[in-house]
Amino acid sequence: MKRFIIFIVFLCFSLLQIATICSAQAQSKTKGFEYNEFDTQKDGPSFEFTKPTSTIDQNALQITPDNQNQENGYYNKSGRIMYRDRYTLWLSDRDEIASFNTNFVINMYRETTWEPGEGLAFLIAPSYDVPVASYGQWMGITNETTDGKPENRIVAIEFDTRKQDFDPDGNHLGLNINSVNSSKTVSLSEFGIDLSQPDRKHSVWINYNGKSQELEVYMAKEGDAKPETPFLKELINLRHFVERVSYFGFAASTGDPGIQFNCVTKWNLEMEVLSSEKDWKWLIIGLSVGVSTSVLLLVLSGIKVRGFYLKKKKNRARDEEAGVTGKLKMLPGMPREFKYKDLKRATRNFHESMILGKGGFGVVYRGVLKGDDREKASDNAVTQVAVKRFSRDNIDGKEDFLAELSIINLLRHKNLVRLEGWCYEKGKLLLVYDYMPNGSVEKHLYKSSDGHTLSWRHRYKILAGVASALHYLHNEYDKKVVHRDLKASNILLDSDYSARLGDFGLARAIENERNSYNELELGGVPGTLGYVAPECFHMGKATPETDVFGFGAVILEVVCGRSPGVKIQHEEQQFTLVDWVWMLHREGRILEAVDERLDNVYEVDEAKRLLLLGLACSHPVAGERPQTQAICQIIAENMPPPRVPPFKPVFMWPSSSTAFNSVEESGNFSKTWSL
Ligand SMILES: *[C@@H]1O[C@H](CO)[C@@H](O)[C@H](O)[C@H]1NC(C)=O
Ligand SMILES: *[C@@H]1O[C@H](CO)[C@@H](O)[C@H](O)[C@H]1NC(C)=O
Ligand SMILES: *[C@@H]1O[C@H](CO)[C@@H](O)[C@H](O)[C@H]1NC(C)=O
Ligand SMILES: *[C@@H]1O[C@H](CO)[C@@H](O)[C@H](O)[C@H]1NC(C)=O
Ligand SMILES: CC(=O)N[C@H]1CO[C@H](CO)[C@@H](O)[C@@H]1O
Repeated sequence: MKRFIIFIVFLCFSLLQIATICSAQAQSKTKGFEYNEFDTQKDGPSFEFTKPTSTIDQNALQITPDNQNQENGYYNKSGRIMYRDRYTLWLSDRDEIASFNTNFVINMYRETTWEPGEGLAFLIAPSYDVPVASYGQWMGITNETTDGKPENRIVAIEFDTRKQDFDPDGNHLGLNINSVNSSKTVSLSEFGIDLSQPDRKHSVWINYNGKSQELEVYMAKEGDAKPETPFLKELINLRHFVERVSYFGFAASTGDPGIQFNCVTKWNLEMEVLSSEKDWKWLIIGLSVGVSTSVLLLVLSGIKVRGFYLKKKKNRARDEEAGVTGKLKMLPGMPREFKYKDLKRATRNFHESMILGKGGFGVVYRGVLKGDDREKASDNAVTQVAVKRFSRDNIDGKEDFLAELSIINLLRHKNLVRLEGWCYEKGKLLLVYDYMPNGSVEKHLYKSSDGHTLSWRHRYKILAGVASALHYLHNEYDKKVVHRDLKASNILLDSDYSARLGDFGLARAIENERNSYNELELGGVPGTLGYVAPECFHMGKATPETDVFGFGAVILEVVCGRSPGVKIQHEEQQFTLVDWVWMLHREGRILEAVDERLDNVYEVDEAKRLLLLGLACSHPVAGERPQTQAICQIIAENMPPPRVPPFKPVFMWPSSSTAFNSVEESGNFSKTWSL
């Protein structure tokens, strides 16, 4: 009987939880931002700018220059400032379009002596690149060649201060679809608004209802309330005109003689997030979370009633933790949560002897989970896992953690190490991966305990696997993912010598470009340097091309059995691995680069193919490196090996006045940091 009551209580808790989770799901479906002013340092990274025309200055987005000194003044300029993250307007398998509301303040300031021109527009566009020669009447939206073409995939609301042949006047707003010739215009003078009155700011509200497909535009002088009725109202099915995933932002232009500032001083956007998960999935998540929480509640209420009387401080920390944990639980298909206590025990209190490796942002430990630590494992089973503990437990770390989690959570590939679960407790962030008992390629190349070295067959298979994983990361996932830290110690082996790419600690979707190589400098991961592309030191940014460079280093390392970070002494000269192989290639004896420990047991054609590919990937110019598609085909022998010039091309960086040939040859990496 007692059991039955417990069961009923349990059931009620579960249902309550399901209801809460489902309703939370139904409500919390918007995302967006709010800027009451703009700061170059703080907010700059969230936007894409047309350089050098568009900037943040005077706490505003300056879409065209606000400064006479800016490269020959105010005339004939066009630019765009777009929010860096794109938004999804509809899902491929659904009819529904996302609704959005946006509110911004524009300031089209001009001196009284200036003739006004040309205009500013709110833009939904597939790209942040401004078309060539889009100044003057084209408003940074189109140009003479592209205007009116459906391929533009642009919908805009223009605020036009200069009359063209097709305009009603020089003071109107308009709905622009792929063209500056508006499909609908509204003259603003009748509403008492004069856009180009010197020094007057205006608030704009744009509301789009994805269900009714109604687009409404409201305007008022800044400080005045939003009017009751819209200035412009139009039915528009955005699916017909813009990309499913689009950028939001602003475009503007000046002409000759018409000039003005085109700036935005405030901007907020609220966007509906369409749920990609079928409803039953939420039910399952709700159910599982509900069940586990109620179990927890039962245990708590039974055992630790006193535990609730905690100090306020602790409660706040817990609330914050609950916030993050809540977010994690919202992630679709999120793997299981581990208890800190269990992971601590599994790693023998994060003992040094359990360390598997150190990567960006943290240390990876081996963990041994015993029977009841894993719900599903049978009683006596022992499971090994790799536990990554983040080195930074502060706010930064939390963001890194969430970024890493949301990305790797979506990655599924046979050559990637699988994520098992996560833990966020007591301010500690932990990720749990599959344990790869056979260790890394680095270990197998250099530290094999039984004196055996990797056979040629295995080396080829490993490289093919890594290429395939890289191709997946770069192409098959809808947000491009760069690995950022490709190196032999990050390539793990499973029991049949298949490569598994691990440690996405530094993986970042390209779009949120928070990846800085300064972290390398600070965190000090010197072994990684041989794998880092020269342009990284200038851009401080990882791209698919820098990953390919890293892969080139891995190819050469695996074929030659030499670390890219170690110099090679050859006839009184010191070479980096790449330069050494390149020299042998030039002298027609590239096969001498193959690892001697193979005792000549390898395929000559395959070795040549890989070495040439390795050199091609190491090209100092990022744009000249092969892409992963070609790399996979070359490895699969569906494509001939790349042609490699006899001399390594010289690395040049356009923005750098310091002359040096390549990072490799400069010999002192710390010098290049300051460039
Ligand atoms: C602006 O462009 C127009 C035509 O494209 C040209 O005639 C004019 O000289 C340009 N003005 C300036 C200041 O560059
Ligand atoms: C219009 O823009 C496109 C893309 O930027 C460019 O290729 C084209 O040459 C431009 N047309 C003119 C007339 O400048
Ligand atoms: C502008 O578009 C209208 C139809 O929307 C068309 O009749 C007119 O010719 C166009 N004008 C120019 C200059 O392209
Ligand atoms: C490299 O450069 C740094 C900073 O300029 C300097 O402190 C260091 O001694 C240099 N190392 C070598 C090997 O030249
Ligand atoms: C590639 C490799 O080293 N494979 C080994 C992995 O570990 C298992 C068990 O220890 C061995 O049987 C494999 O040969």
